[in-house]
Amino acid sequence: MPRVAIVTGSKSDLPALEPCTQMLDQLGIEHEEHAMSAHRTPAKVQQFAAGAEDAGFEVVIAAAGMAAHLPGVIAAWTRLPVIGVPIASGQHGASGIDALLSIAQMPPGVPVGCMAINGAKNAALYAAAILALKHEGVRKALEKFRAEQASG
Ligand code: RP5
Repeated sequence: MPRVAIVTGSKSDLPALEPCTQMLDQLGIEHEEHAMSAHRTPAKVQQFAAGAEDAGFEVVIAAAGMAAHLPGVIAAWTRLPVIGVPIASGQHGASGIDALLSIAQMPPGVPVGCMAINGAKNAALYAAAILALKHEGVRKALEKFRAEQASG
């Protein structure tokens, strides 16, 4: 069973990730949620990201708001594909544009996939597309989802 790590910069981001967890559940993809901050708990992020592959994760979805360095920092510590989700964060954020640019504008050398602002559902589908290259069950689940979506 493939496993996806969903890492958020704060527990306050968790509601925005519900479309992601729902979509992964629908596709039968195991996932784990972890909250940690690139700024407030950098050592925890390093430890988690450096051990993510050995822990059995195949894809990391990293979501954060404001100056969202979390996906990039995780990508710096692992070779796993990292999918970033910019979050439009509460009263302090700039409608998610801040996080979008922080995630999309990675300097060359350490890439991060970047979804739309609050693009949690697509993060799950993108993770599924990566896993489908290797896992037959995920490929079938994704094909079923796409066929149902196309039939309206
Ligand atoms: C970011 O700061 C988090 O990802 C969150 O979107 C934002 C605000 O965090 P809290 O102050 O709600 O913990 O690091």
